[in-house]
Amino acid sequence: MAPPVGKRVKGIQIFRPFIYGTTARPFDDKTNPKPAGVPDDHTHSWTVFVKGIDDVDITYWLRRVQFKLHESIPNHVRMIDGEKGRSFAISETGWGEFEIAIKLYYVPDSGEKPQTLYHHLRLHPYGRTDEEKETMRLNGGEVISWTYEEQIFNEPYEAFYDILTQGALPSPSSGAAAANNKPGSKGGKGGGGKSKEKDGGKQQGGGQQQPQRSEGGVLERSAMIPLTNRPGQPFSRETEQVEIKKLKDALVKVEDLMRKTTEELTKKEKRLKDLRADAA
Ligand code: SLL
Repeated sequence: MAPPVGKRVKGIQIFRPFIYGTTARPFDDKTNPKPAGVPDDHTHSWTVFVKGIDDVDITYWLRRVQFKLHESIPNHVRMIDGEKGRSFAISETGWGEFEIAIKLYYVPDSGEKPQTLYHHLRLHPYGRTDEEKETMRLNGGEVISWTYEEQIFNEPYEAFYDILTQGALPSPSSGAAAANNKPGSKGGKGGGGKSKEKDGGKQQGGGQQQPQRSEGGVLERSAMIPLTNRPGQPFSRETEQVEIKKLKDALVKVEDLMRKTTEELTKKEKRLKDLRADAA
């Protein structure tokens, strides 16, 4: 593919959050009956997907996704083309876990080469710790293995920059300008303007879009993530704070352990010295 013509927007880095992963559910007569024609040895139904945070559309930067499943599965390489309103997802049934290669193809204007992610299809929940057991209970039989990721576009081509930022124009109340770009980026073409941009004056390709919020409050074509969790939407600032707290608590424990170990070491060194002195 020919690289896009035009200049890159210097000093700008744009990121877009997304989620990929699998959701699996064991067959059982009541809540997940096995459909007719599914082989006897299949124990689970599962789905692998790539999607926007809060289910916002991501097809303006992600053009298609190739899922490479285990070779035991008929037609194991599947390509899903992006279409607004349709998710990048494959649903299957099976009996075993394996690694899925997820190849992301970007829109032509991006000039980006495809990139591959790897995800382990999980059918069996861990349930090792109390926390994991609680997660299992909350998920009500579903085995959820999802990853939050951020796609970074470094110095995007100008046309692509416009595509990325269209529709996520800052409105006085939204704060989208701040959320849109990484710190240090300048509010240049397409991103920083206000009323002028609304006229579509600088935008390419017409079709000016109004900013739209997803159900969870995230602005389309932005880098926002929700403030709080909702069912089925675990990635939020709230989750981030919980994770940060866990890390801080763990750090305190490690430091405590280090202090104790150092004390013991000092004691032992002293004892060794005393013994040596006695022996001499
Ligand atoms: C394992 N290394 O041994 C893995 C392989 C393969 C899973 C797991 C087949 C589904 C189908 C299926 O579930 N394969 O026949 O359509 O655990």
